[in-house]
Amino acid sequence: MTTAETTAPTTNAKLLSFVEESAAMLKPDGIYWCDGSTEEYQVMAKAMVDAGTAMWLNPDKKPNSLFVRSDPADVARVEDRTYICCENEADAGPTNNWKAPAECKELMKGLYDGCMAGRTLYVIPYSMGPVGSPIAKIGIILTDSPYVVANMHIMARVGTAVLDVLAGSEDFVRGIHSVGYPLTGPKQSDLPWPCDAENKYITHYPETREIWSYGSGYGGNALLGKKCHALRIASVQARDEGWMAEHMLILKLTSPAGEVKYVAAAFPSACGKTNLAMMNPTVEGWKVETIGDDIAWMKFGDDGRLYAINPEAGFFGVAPGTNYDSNPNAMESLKSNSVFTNCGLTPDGDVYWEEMDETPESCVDWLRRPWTPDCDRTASHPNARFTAPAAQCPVIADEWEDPAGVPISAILFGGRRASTQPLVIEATDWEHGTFLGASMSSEKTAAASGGLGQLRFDPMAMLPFCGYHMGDYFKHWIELGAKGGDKMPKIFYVNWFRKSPEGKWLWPGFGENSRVLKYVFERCEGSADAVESPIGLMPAEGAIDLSGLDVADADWAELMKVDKGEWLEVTKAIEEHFAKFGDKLPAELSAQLDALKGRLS
Ligand code: OXD
Ligand code: MN
Repeated sequence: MTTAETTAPTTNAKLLSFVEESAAMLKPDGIYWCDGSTEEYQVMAKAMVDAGTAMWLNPDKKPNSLFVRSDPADVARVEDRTYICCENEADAGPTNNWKAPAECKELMKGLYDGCMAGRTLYVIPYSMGPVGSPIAKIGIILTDSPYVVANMHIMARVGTAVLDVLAGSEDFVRGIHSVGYPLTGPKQSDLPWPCDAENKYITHYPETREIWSYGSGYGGNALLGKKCHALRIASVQARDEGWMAEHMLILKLTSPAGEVKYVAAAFPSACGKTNLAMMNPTVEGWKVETIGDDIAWMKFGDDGRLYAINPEAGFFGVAPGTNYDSNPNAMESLKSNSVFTNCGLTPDGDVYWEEMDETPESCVDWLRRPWTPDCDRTASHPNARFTAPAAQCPVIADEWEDPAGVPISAILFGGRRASTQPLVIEATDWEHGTFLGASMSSEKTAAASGGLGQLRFDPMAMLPFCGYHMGDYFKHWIELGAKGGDKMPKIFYVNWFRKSPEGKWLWPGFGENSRVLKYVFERCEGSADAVESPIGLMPAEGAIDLSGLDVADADWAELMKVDKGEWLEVTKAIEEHFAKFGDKLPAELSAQLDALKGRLS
């Protein structure tokens, strides 16, 4: 098999015309239809190795695994270049960049015209969710990047089987992606990581279910099934069809008595979703297994409860900080058949990143420079990633691909907050929980470019991923709560990142977070007590199992402290944040804010 032109393995007229019309604009040298086979993966790998994009890692260290370094100007999602292009600007809302669809398409057509010259156009049919499942959604990506094809093989279900399910239907998301580096004119020779750093555009057309991306080959900018489809487009579909597309991990929690509950959790990018989703609990007898680590699609089941599926098939995890202490199951998942992007390379052909278990005496850093532990820079980029098949996770739950999904008992919100926010609080009801999610804030991480460490409101961890007006999104939450009534999950807000005034971490995090999960489980089954506080229900004394944990009383008090003065300041910030949504802010949320102010004063 080569990447030369292949004939279309479909007679779907809508799909064929999408490919033909796009190809007429993109002008590739050939069109290749991806079949999703392992042989095809090898062909993509060879194309990347031949182009200098990738190299194979030492097969004794990481079998069948690729090592990739991107252009330093293309290392993260670019939120300022991401657009929601709906007909009415008001429908995109204040948190999205907006362009009129026709105008944006004109701009994109200018960039797309001939942009695949000298390259192959790969047609990737993919399914978000198990192929053929009633809850799965199909998409087609046209891309000129073998890196995207290889990553999509891991992150989604790709290939001919998807076309068989699609058959003649026109119900598919149409995605176009180009790195924006045609091999014509002065750019006759390729680069290891071609991109058009100055002209990145990640554009979405929710009304027509289209995604057009240009100029970046990295992560969520380019693997269109993930953020673009499964969150931005899917959130609009979910609104229209009465379900939820959320930036949430899904985990399965089993008690020592063998009782099972499923928990979903929304944290902003790079705040530990992958770690929580596959943690090894320290609490005796409890078990955590993984359903998903980043995205949850939740629909009402016949019994009126919310059922969640993970639409993805792999993990695109943040590498630095991942090690056998913080996340042994991620380390096991990425031992083979994985792609590593922007990590360091050790002399024996393995990967290295910051806080890995063993630090090599030297390596080559992600910018191809010699690196030693005493040099004053990191070996990996802070947003270096591993792409690993979910099926390789030692604690993947048996039901992770169940098309019916799993019933969710609790939803956790959380962010990175060095102060103010206690370890765990619980919403008094769904509306209060929606308020907690809508007023969620976190310190910015390296997953998106710019503003590291700045505090920003990131409602439901969806700020960069909601494909429509966030005021309407909050309303959708409230409406679903009214529909689900007392069958809706309980909502909690957690913070693993609180520090003392001297800057010391107050909570050990990682596996110890199982103590909070246990409490959440027990609240759901009604066996743990909580007490009222102005900001929500807090664990009663002794309700969180701290046995065997060395947390000083003073630290615990600081960790759980609710400082009314600080919270009054928070209410002012929430008021400003809510003001952005104008008359689209649901009255229920302003009422929640007023009630909070009342409880604090
Ligand atoms: C991700 C992100 O890659 O949220 O999951 O940035
Ligand atoms: Mn994410």
